[in-house]
Amino acid sequence: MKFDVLTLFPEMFSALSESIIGKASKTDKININLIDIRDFSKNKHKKVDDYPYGGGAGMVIRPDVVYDAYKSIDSENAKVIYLSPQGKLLNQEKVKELSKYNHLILLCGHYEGIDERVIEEIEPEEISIGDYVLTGGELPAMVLIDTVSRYIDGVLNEESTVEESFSNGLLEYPQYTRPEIFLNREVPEVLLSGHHKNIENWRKDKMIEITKKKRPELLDLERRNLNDGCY
Ligand code: 4GX
Repeated sequence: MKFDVLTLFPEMFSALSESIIGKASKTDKININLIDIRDFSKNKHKKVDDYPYGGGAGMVIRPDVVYDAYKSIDSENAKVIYLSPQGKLLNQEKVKELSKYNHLILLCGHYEGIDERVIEEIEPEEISIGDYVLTGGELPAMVLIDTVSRYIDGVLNEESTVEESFSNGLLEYPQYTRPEIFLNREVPEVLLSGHHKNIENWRKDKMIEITKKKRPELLDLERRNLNDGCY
């Protein structure tokens, strides 16, 4: 999977050099290419933003610099995404869908956003990572890269492939490791039993119990999906 990221703050993406995503980059399972929008400014001070027509607070990113930055990418067969609070909410189903592309182009806005005319020209799909306001699209782009990369072959080790929370619409069962007793709390006995069928059943029960307790609305969603939207 190739990710081209159009951003004014490429240094923020150094977070993706760590851990599993860092390893996936080093081993070429994924390729994250950062394009600094500022490099396409024709202004002698490398200015990329200006005051909004009609007045109001903040600055707007100029359409011409974004367009030139976008045109520098070979976008054939690529899916273009604009991270914006106005987009459809990202969920695991959308993540899976995006992981089927070979090439994603991620456009990160900042300040009050990007001039509407270049958005109309590029026609990206708008995606939001949640109903709250961030200072820019960089963290959302990183969330998207992280979540999508988990579905790319070889990124996760085979034990922890993507058969977990949300894949079945349920939350995960609790995990335990050594020590066997911590602050007087014991590891559930069944997990020490070596009885694989009992362990599997215990974990399934826990998934339903925990989902009921912490996110009951997920059970309703699951019921709707199973019944094709009919009750
Ligand atoms: N999920 N933000 C983008 C700049 C902006 C403003 C208007 C487009 C239109 C966000 C989110 C988010 C803050 C990133 C505003 N871009 N993006 N930025 N939540 O809050 O994706």
